[in-house]
Amino acid sequence: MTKATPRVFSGMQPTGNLHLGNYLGAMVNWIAMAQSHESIYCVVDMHAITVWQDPRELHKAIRDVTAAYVACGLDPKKSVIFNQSQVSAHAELGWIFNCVARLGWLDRMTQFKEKAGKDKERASVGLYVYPNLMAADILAYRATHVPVGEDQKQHLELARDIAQKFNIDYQDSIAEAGYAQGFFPQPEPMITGPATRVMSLRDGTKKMSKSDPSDLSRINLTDDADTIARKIRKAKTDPDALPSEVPGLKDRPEAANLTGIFAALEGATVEKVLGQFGGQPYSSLKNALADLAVARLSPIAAEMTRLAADPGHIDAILADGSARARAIAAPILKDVKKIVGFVQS
Ligand code: AQP
Repeated sequence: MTKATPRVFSGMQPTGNLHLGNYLGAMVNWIAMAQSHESIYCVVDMHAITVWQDPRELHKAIRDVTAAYVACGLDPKKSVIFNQSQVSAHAELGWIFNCVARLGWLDRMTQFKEKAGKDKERASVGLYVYPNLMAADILAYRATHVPVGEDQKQHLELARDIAQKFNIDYQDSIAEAGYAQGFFPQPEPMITGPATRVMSLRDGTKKMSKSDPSDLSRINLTDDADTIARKIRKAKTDPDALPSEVPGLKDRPEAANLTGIFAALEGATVEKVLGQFGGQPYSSLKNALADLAVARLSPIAAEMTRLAADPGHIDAILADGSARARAIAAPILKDVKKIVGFVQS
Protein backbone atom coordinates (compact mmCIF):
# COMPACT_ATOMS: atom_id res chain seq x y z
CA MET A 1 0.00 0.00 0.00
CA THR A 2 1.08 3.59 -0.62
CA LYS A 3 3.19 5.05 2.18
CA ALA A 4 1.36 8.37 2.25
CA THR A 5 2.36 11.46 4.23
CA PRO A 6 0.37 11.54 7.49
CA ARG A 7 -2.65 13.80 7.01
CA VAL A 8 -5.71 14.11 9.25
CA PHE A 9 -9.24 14.62 7.90
CA SER A 10 -12.57 14.75 9.72
CA GLY A 11 -15.91 16.56 9.60
CA MET A 12 -19.15 17.35 11.42
CA GLN A 13 -22.60 17.92 9.98
CA PRO A 14 -24.25 21.35 10.31
CA THR A 15 -27.55 19.72 11.28
CA GLY A 16 -27.92 21.67 14.53
CA ASN A 17 -25.93 22.65 17.56
CA LEU A 18 -22.77 20.71 18.30
CA HIS A 19 -23.09 18.85 21.59
CA LEU A 20 -20.97 17.26 24.27
CA GLY A 21 -20.79 13.98 22.30
CA ASN A 22 -19.34 15.75 19.24
CA TYR A 23 -16.92 17.56 21.54
CA LEU A 24 -15.66 14.63 23.64
CA GLY A 25 -15.96 11.95 20.95
CA ALA A 26 -14.29 13.87 18.14
CA MET A 27 -13.28 17.49 18.76
CA VAL A 28 -10.81 16.92 21.61
CA ASN A 29 -8.97 14.44 19.39
CA TRP A 30 -9.07 16.83 16.41
CA ILE A 31 -7.41 19.51 18.53
CA ALA A 32 -4.75 17.11 19.82
CA MET A 33 -3.97 15.79 16.33
CA ALA A 34 -3.81 19.29 14.83
CA GLN A 35 -0.79 19.98 17.07
CA SER A 36 1.33 17.33 15.39
CA HIS A 37 -0.20 16.68 11.95
CA GLU A 38 -1.31 18.46 8.81
CA SER A 39 -5.07 18.60 9.45
CA ILE A 40 -8.18 19.28 7.39
CA TYR A 41 -11.49 19.82 9.20
CA CYS A 42 -14.63 20.10 7.14
CA VAL A 43 -18.18 21.28 7.83
CA VAL A 44 -19.94 18.57 5.86
CA ASP A 45 -22.92 20.48 4.50
CA MET A 46 -23.53 18.07 1.61
CA HIS A 47 -23.98 15.26 4.14
CA ALA A 48 -26.43 17.42 6.08
CA ILE A 49 -28.90 17.60 3.17
CA THR A 50 -29.24 13.81 3.02
CA VAL A 51 -32.13 14.56 5.38
CA TRP A 52 -34.29 17.68 4.89
CA GLN A 53 -32.71 20.96 6.07
CA ASP A 54 -34.43 24.31 5.97
CA PRO A 55 -32.12 26.41 3.73
CA ARG A 56 -32.04 29.40 6.11
CA GLU A 57 -31.27 27.21 9.10
CA LEU A 58 -28.60 25.29 7.17
CA HIS A 59 -26.95 28.55 6.11
CA LYS A 60 -26.75 29.65 9.75
CA ALA A 61 -25.69 26.23 11.02
CA ILE A 62 -22.70 26.11 8.63
CA ARG A 63 -21.40 29.36 10.13
CA ASP A 64 -22.25 28.26 13.68
CA VAL A 65 -20.41 24.95 13.33
CA THR A 66 -17.41 26.78 11.86
CA ALA A 67 -17.51 29.15 14.84
CA ALA A 68 -17.67 26.14 17.16
CA TYR A 69 -14.54 24.62 15.55
CA VAL A 70 -12.62 27.83 16.20
CA ALA A 71 -14.13 28.42 19.66
CA CYS A 72 -13.16 24.89 20.73
CA GLY A 73 -9.53 25.68 19.92
CA LEU A 74 -8.80 24.87 16.26
CA ASP A 75 -6.54 27.45 14.67
CA PRO A 76 -7.73 28.25 11.11
CA LYS A 77 -4.20 29.29 10.15
CA LYS A 78 -2.85 25.88 11.13
CA SER A 79 -5.74 23.58 10.21
CA VAL A 80 -7.63 23.81 6.94
CA ILE A 81 -11.24 24.67 7.90
CA PHE A 82 -13.89 24.85 5.18
CA ASN A 83 -17.36 23.69 4.14
CA GLN A 84 -17.60 20.68 1.88
CA SER A 85 -19.83 22.14 -0.86
CA GLN A 86 -17.18 24.74 -1.74
CA VAL A 87 -14.75 22.04 -2.90
CA SER A 88 -16.21 20.12 -5.84
CA ALA A 89 -13.60 17.35 -5.57
CA HIS A 90 -15.79 15.76 -2.86
CA ALA A 91 -18.79 15.38 -5.19
CA GLU A 92 -16.67 14.31 -8.17
CA LEU A 93 -14.78 11.62 -6.28
CA GLY A 94 -18.02 10.64 -4.52
CA TRP A 95 -19.53 9.79 -7.91
CA ILE A 96 -16.53 7.65 -8.87
CA PHE A 97 -16.84 5.84 -5.52
CA ASN A 98 -20.56 5.27 -6.20
CA CYS A 99 -19.26 3.17 -9.06
CA VAL A 100 -16.64 1.37 -6.94
CA ALA A 101 -18.70 0.51 -3.83
CA ARG A 102 -21.14 -2.42 -4.03
CA LEU A 103 -24.83 -2.33 -3.08
CA GLY A 104 -24.26 -5.20 -0.67
CA TRP A 105 -21.72 -3.13 1.25
CA LEU A 106 -24.14 -0.22 1.69
CA ASP A 107 -26.97 -2.58 2.63
CA ARG A 108 -25.03 -3.45 5.78
CA MET A 109 -24.70 0.13 7.06
CA THR A 110 -26.48 0.37 10.40
CA GLN A 111 -26.64 4.19 10.40
CA PHE A 112 -28.75 4.14 7.22
CA LYS A 113 -31.13 1.64 8.82
CA GLU A 114 -31.40 3.80 11.97
CA LYS A 115 -31.88 7.09 10.13
CA ALA A 116 -34.18 5.76 7.38
CA GLY A 117 -36.35 4.03 10.00
CA LYS A 118 -39.18 1.73 8.97
CA ASP A 119 -40.05 3.55 5.75
CA LYS A 120 -36.78 3.24 3.87
CA GLU A 121 -38.49 3.67 0.49
CA ARG A 122 -38.96 7.31 1.40
CA ALA A 123 -35.34 7.94 2.47
CA SER A 124 -33.22 9.99 0.06
CA VAL A 125 -30.77 8.23 -2.26
CA GLY A 126 -28.15 10.57 -0.77
CA LEU A 127 -28.68 9.09 2.69
CA TYR A 128 -28.03 5.62 1.25
CA VAL A 129 -24.79 6.57 -0.55
CA TYR A 130 -23.63 8.85 2.30
CA PRO A 131 -20.73 6.49 3.19
CA ASN A 132 -19.38 6.72 -0.39
CA LEU A 133 -19.29 10.52 -0.12
CA MET A 134 -17.62 10.18 3.28
CA ALA A 135 -14.95 7.97 1.70
CA ALA A 136 -14.47 10.66 -0.95
CA ASP A 137 -14.16 13.37 1.73
CA ILE A 138 -11.24 11.51 3.26
CA LEU A 139 -9.56 10.16 0.14
CA ALA A 140 -9.80 13.37 -1.93
CA TYR A 141 -6.90 14.41 0.31
CA ARG A 142 -5.38 10.93 0.58
CA ALA A 143 -5.84 11.39 4.33
CA THR A 144 -4.31 8.75 6.57
CA HIS A 145 -5.90 9.43 9.98
CA VAL A 146 -9.57 10.08 10.74
CA PRO A 147 -10.49 11.03 14.34
CA VAL A 148 -14.17 10.15 14.88
CA GLY A 149 -16.58 8.82 17.50
CA GLU A 150 -17.42 5.12 17.80
CA ASP A 151 -20.58 5.49 15.64
CA GLN A 152 -18.47 6.19 12.55
CA LYS A 153 -16.41 2.97 12.78
CA GLN A 154 -18.47 1.09 10.20
CA HIS A 155 -18.32 3.96 7.69
CA LEU A 156 -14.55 4.12 8.11
CA GLU A 157 -14.29 0.39 7.39
CA LEU A 158 -16.25 1.00 4.20
CA ALA A 159 -13.88 3.82 3.20
CA ARG A 160 -10.99 1.38 3.63
CA ASP A 161 -12.80 -1.21 1.47
CA ILE A 162 -13.40 1.40 -1.24
CA ALA A 163 -9.73 2.48 -1.20
CA GLN A 164 -8.64 -1.13 -1.47
CA LYS A 165 -11.07 -2.03 -4.27
CA PHE A 166 -10.06 1.06 -6.26
CA ASN A 167 -6.39 0.11 -5.85
CA ILE A 168 -7.10 -3.44 -7.07
CA ASP A 169 -9.57 -2.63 -9.87
CA TYR A 170 -7.24 -0.04 -11.39
CA GLN A 171 -3.90 -1.56 -10.44
CA ASP A 172 -2.40 -1.54 -13.97
CA SER A 173 -3.50 2.01 -14.62
CA ILE A 174 -2.23 3.07 -11.17
CA ALA A 175 1.19 1.55 -11.92
CA GLU A 176 1.25 3.30 -15.32
CA ALA A 177 0.53 6.59 -13.55
CA GLY A 178 3.72 6.00 -11.54
CA TYR A 179 2.30 4.71 -8.24
CA ALA A 180 4.16 1.52 -7.43
CA GLN A 181 2.13 0.50 -4.37
CA GLY A 182 -1.48 1.50 -4.90
CA PHE A 183 -2.99 4.97 -5.13
CA PHE A 184 -5.12 5.46 -2.02
CA PRO A 185 -3.86 4.87 1.53
CA GLN A 186 -5.92 2.86 4.00
CA PRO A 187 -7.31 5.60 6.28
CA GLU A 188 -6.95 4.76 10.00
CA PRO A 189 -9.92 5.47 12.26
CA MET A 190 -8.73 7.22 15.45
CA ILE A 191 -11.42 6.32 17.98
CA THR A 192 -9.76 7.13 21.28
CA GLY A 193 -10.36 8.59 24.72
CA PRO A 194 -12.82 7.78 27.50
CA ALA A 195 -15.89 9.16 25.67
CA THR A 196 -15.98 7.67 22.18
CA ARG A 197 -19.75 7.16 22.59
CA VAL A 198 -21.49 9.71 24.81
CA MET A 199 -25.06 8.66 25.50
CA SER A 200 -28.31 10.61 25.80
CA LEU A 201 -28.99 12.16 29.22
CA ARG A 202 -32.58 10.88 28.94
CA ASP A 203 -31.75 7.30 27.93
CA GLY A 204 -28.33 5.77 28.61
CA THR A 205 -28.80 3.23 25.82
CA LYS A 206 -29.18 5.86 23.06
CA LYS A 207 -26.39 7.98 21.52
CA MET A 208 -26.40 11.68 22.36
CA SER A 209 -27.43 13.23 19.06
CA LYS A 210 -28.21 16.60 17.45
CA SER A 211 -31.41 15.24 15.96
CA ASP A 212 -32.92 13.84 19.20
CA PRO A 213 -36.25 15.68 19.57
CA SER A 214 -35.61 16.22 23.30
CA ASP A 215 -33.18 19.06 23.98
CA LEU A 216 -32.82 17.66 27.51
CA SER A 217 -31.07 14.62 26.00
CA ARG A 218 -27.92 16.57 25.17
CA ILE A 219 -25.68 19.38 26.36
CA ASN A 220 -25.20 21.81 23.49
CA LEU A 221 -21.96 23.78 23.25
CA THR A 222 -24.14 26.91 23.18
CA ASP A 223 -25.98 26.12 26.45
CA ASP A 224 -25.54 28.63 29.26
CA ALA A 225 -24.45 27.64 32.77
CA ASP A 226 -28.00 27.35 34.17
CA THR A 227 -29.15 25.19 31.27
CA ILE A 228 -26.15 22.86 31.61
CA ALA A 229 -26.75 22.47 35.37
CA ARG A 230 -30.49 21.89 34.85
CA LYS A 231 -29.95 19.23 32.17
CA ILE A 232 -27.45 17.38 34.36
CA ARG A 233 -29.77 17.59 37.38
CA LYS A 234 -32.61 16.14 35.29
CA ALA A 235 -30.45 13.41 33.72
CA LYS A 236 -32.01 9.96 34.05
CA THR A 237 -30.54 7.73 36.77
CA ASP A 238 -31.32 4.43 38.46
CA PRO A 239 -32.34 4.09 42.13
CA ASP A 240 -29.06 2.63 43.47
CA ALA A 241 -25.98 4.41 44.82
CA LEU A 242 -22.98 4.68 42.48
CA PRO A 243 -20.72 1.61 42.42
CA SER A 244 -17.15 1.84 43.71
CA GLU A 245 -15.58 -0.22 40.92
CA VAL A 246 -15.86 -0.41 37.12
CA PRO A 247 -17.53 -3.88 36.93
CA GLY A 248 -20.39 -2.41 39.01
CA LEU A 249 -21.30 -0.22 35.99
CA LYS A 250 -22.43 -3.29 34.02
CA ASP A 251 -26.10 -3.00 33.02
CA ARG A 252 -26.24 0.51 34.50
CA PRO A 253 -26.05 2.64 31.31
CA GLU A 254 -26.88 5.96 32.99
CA ALA A 255 -24.25 5.49 35.72
CA ALA A 256 -21.69 4.49 33.08
CA ASN A 257 -22.54 7.52 30.94
CA LEU A 258 -22.36 10.13 33.71
CA THR A 259 -19.12 8.76 35.16
CA GLY A 260 -17.65 8.49 31.64
CA ILE A 261 -18.52 12.12 30.88
CA PHE A 262 -17.04 13.23 34.21
CA ALA A 263 -13.84 11.27 33.54
CA ALA A 264 -13.50 12.69 30.03
CA LEU A 265 -14.04 16.30 31.15
CA GLU A 266 -11.69 15.93 34.11
CA GLY A 267 -9.02 14.04 32.16
CA ALA A 268 -9.21 11.24 34.75
CA THR A 269 -9.98 7.52 34.54
CA VAL A 270 -13.42 6.08 35.32
CA GLU A 271 -11.73 4.09 38.14
CA LYS A 272 -10.64 7.34 39.74
CA VAL A 273 -14.10 8.89 39.39
CA LEU A 274 -15.70 5.84 41.02
CA GLY A 275 -13.06 5.99 43.76
CA GLN A 276 -14.29 9.53 44.48
CA PHE A 277 -18.08 9.02 44.13
CA GLY A 278 -18.62 5.26 44.72
CA GLY A 279 -21.21 4.52 47.42
CA GLN A 280 -22.66 8.06 47.20
CA PRO A 281 -26.04 9.08 45.76
CA TYR A 282 -26.17 10.40 42.18
CA SER A 283 -26.73 13.95 43.44
CA SER A 284 -23.10 14.37 44.57
CA LEU A 285 -21.78 13.27 41.16
CA LYS A 286 -24.34 15.44 39.36
CA ASN A 287 -23.42 18.56 41.36
CA ALA A 288 -19.72 18.09 40.70
CA LEU A 289 -20.37 17.26 37.04
CA ALA A 290 -22.47 20.40 36.55
CA ASP A 291 -19.63 22.56 37.95
CA LEU A 292 -17.04 20.78 35.81
CA ALA A 293 -19.10 20.96 32.60
CA VAL A 294 -19.85 24.66 33.12
CA ALA A 295 -16.17 25.44 33.78
CA ARG A 296 -15.12 23.57 30.66
CA LEU A 297 -17.89 24.61 28.24
CA SER A 298 -18.78 28.20 29.22
CA PRO A 299 -15.64 29.74 27.67
CA ILE A 300 -16.45 27.91 24.41
CA ALA A 301 -20.03 29.25 24.39
CA ALA A 302 -18.78 32.78 25.08
CA GLU A 303 -16.29 32.58 22.22
CA MET A 304 -18.96 31.20 19.88
CA THR A 305 -21.21 34.16 20.69
CA ARG A 306 -18.33 36.55 20.00
CA LEU A 307 -17.54 34.88 16.66
CA ALA A 308 -21.21 34.68 15.61
CA ALA A 309 -21.40 38.47 15.76
CA ASP A 310 -19.00 38.68 12.81
CA PRO A 311 -20.22 36.39 9.99
CA GLY A 312 -17.80 38.12 7.57
CA HIS A 313 -14.90 36.77 9.61
CA ILE A 314 -16.34 33.22 9.54
CA ASP A 315 -16.90 33.45 5.77
CA ALA A 316 -13.29 34.59 5.32
CA ILE A 317 -12.08 31.53 7.27
CA LEU A 318 -14.20 29.28 5.02
CA ALA A 319 -13.01 31.00 1.83
CA ASP A 320 -9.37 30.65 2.82
CA GLY A 321 -9.85 27.02 3.94
CA SER A 322 -11.71 26.12 0.73
CA ALA A 323 -8.92 27.54 -1.43
CA ARG A 324 -6.31 25.55 0.52
CA ALA A 325 -8.45 22.38 0.38
CA ARG A 326 -8.95 22.77 -3.40
CA ALA A 327 -5.20 23.12 -3.88
CA ILE A 328 -4.54 19.82 -2.04
CA ALA A 329 -7.37 17.89 -3.73
CA ALA A 330 -6.88 19.12 -7.32
CA PRO A 331 -3.74 17.11 -8.24
CA ILE A 332 -5.14 14.02 -6.49
CA LEU A 333 -8.41 14.22 -8.44
CA LYS A 334 -6.49 14.83 -11.66
CA ASP A 335 -4.56 11.59 -11.09
CA VAL A 336 -7.78 9.73 -10.20
CA LYS A 337 -9.36 10.83 -13.50
CA LYS A 338 -6.25 9.76 -15.40
CA ILE A 339 -6.25 6.38 -13.65
CA VAL A 340 -9.96 5.85 -14.42
CA GLY A 341 -9.35 6.72 -18.08
CA PHE A 342 -11.17 10.03 -18.44
CA VAL A 343 -9.94 12.45 -21.12
CA GLN A 344 -8.81 15.73 -19.54
CA SER A 345 -8.38 18.28 -22.28
N1 AQP B 1 -22.80 10.77 21.11
C1 AQP B 1 -21.60 10.82 20.58
N2 AQP B 1 -20.52 10.38 21.26
C2 AQP B 1 -19.27 10.44 20.73
N3 AQP B 1 -19.02 10.93 19.49
C3 AQP B 1 -20.07 11.39 18.77
N4 AQP B 1 -20.16 11.94 17.55
C4 AQP B 1 -21.46 12.24 17.29
N5 AQP B 1 -22.23 11.89 18.32
C5 AQP B 1 -21.40 11.36 19.27
C6 AQP B 1 -19.02 12.18 16.67
O1 AQP B 1 -19.05 13.55 16.30
C7 AQP B 1 -18.57 13.67 14.96
C8 AQP B 1 -19.52 14.46 14.13
O2 AQP B 1 -20.76 13.79 14.01
P1 AQP B 1 -21.74 14.23 12.85
O3 AQP B 1 -22.02 15.67 12.96
O4 AQP B 1 -21.21 13.80 11.55
O5 AQP B 1 -23.06 13.49 13.03
P2 AQP B 1 -23.52 12.25 13.79
O6 AQP B 1 -22.46 11.30 14.10
O7 AQP B 1 -24.66 11.69 13.04
O8 AQP B 1 -23.92 13.00 15.11
P3 AQP B 1 -25.30 13.39 15.59
O9 AQP B 1 -25.14 14.38 16.65
O10 AQP B 1 -26.06 12.16 15.95
O11 AQP B 1 -25.98 14.14 14.38
P4 AQP B 1 -27.33 13.85 13.64
O12 AQP B 1 -28.35 13.90 14.74
O13 AQP B 1 -27.45 14.97 12.67
O14 AQP B 1 -27.23 12.52 13.02
C9 AQP B 1 -18.34 12.26 14.42
O15 AQP B 1 -16.97 11.94 14.54
C10 AQP B 1 -19.15 11.40 15.37
O16 AQP B 1 -18.61 10.11 15.50
